[in-house]
Amino acid sequence: MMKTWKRAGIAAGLSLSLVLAACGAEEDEEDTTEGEAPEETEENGADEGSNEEEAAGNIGEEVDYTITGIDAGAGVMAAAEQAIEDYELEDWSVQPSSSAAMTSALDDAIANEEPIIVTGWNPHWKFAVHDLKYLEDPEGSFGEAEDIHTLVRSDLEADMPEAYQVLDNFYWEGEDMEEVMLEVNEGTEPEEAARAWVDENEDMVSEWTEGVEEVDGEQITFAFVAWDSEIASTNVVATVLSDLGYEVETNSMEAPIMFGAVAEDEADAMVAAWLPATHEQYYNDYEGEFEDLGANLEGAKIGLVVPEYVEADSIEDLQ
Ligand code: PBE
Repeated sequence: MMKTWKRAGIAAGLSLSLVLAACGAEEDEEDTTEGEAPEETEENGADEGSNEEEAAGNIGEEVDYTITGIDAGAGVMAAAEQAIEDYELEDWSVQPSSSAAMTSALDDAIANEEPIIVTGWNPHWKFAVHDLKYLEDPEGSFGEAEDIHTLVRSDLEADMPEAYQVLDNFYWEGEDMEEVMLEVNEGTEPEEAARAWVDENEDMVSEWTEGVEEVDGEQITFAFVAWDSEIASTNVVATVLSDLGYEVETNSMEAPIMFGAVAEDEADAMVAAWLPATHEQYYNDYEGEFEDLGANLEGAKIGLVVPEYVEADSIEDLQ
């Protein structure tokens, strides 16, 4: 009981901060637009010697010292706050929004050739669509390369050995995930994009399902967060399991609640644990209350991402 209440509290807190953040974002955007024109003129008139500092100073002013973030529960948000501390960026803040709002802010900024700094990650379709770069992170605030793990509830192997087997076998590459993400970004429904990918990649899928018997309409529930990458992976796994005869439900929620749901048997599985750093806190909070089936994808990454034309190359340039 207690735990459910606590989680409800977190959820309410998060959605409230999202509403507040959404209001703030609009104001900030207006400020930025108003402030921009005179600054560009200044930059044009600047002498060569001070160019580098000028450029960095302008980026801060032009984006109103704001990093465009995603949902407050995402690990990349905590890492961005950590970066503000590590690099002593006292004037800066991270604006929470959502995965979808962040990418649409990025699209808009690029269409207008305006500077923008977002909390980013890959695998992600945005690198295929836009010329982007990570800001270098010499302090390591965003950690090193990450793997994405599959976590299941403790009794899943005993209760649903077939699904357990598939989830244990599930492994693909960043470019596979990006194929699905790109389709979804182009407007295809996630279920349809996943179906198309599964049909086109029979060889890989048959490795996941090799020797696994079909079931008869057993219900299995996935917890996920509506991040573009996890929309792709969750729908692909759901499609494979539904082809085996499962009745699959996918429930989207905030990140800490996703970990809690699997730990407390409210969901059967999740394919969205970014480790060792991004979700370290949530993982540690519930360690021992779930089974970790290991990496389903290797070589993922999080960081601050900007369009190529932004002059800063390193988070240090924001100081
Ligand atoms: N992400 C995508 C998540 C993990 C998957 C990088 C936005 C996060 O930061 O928690």
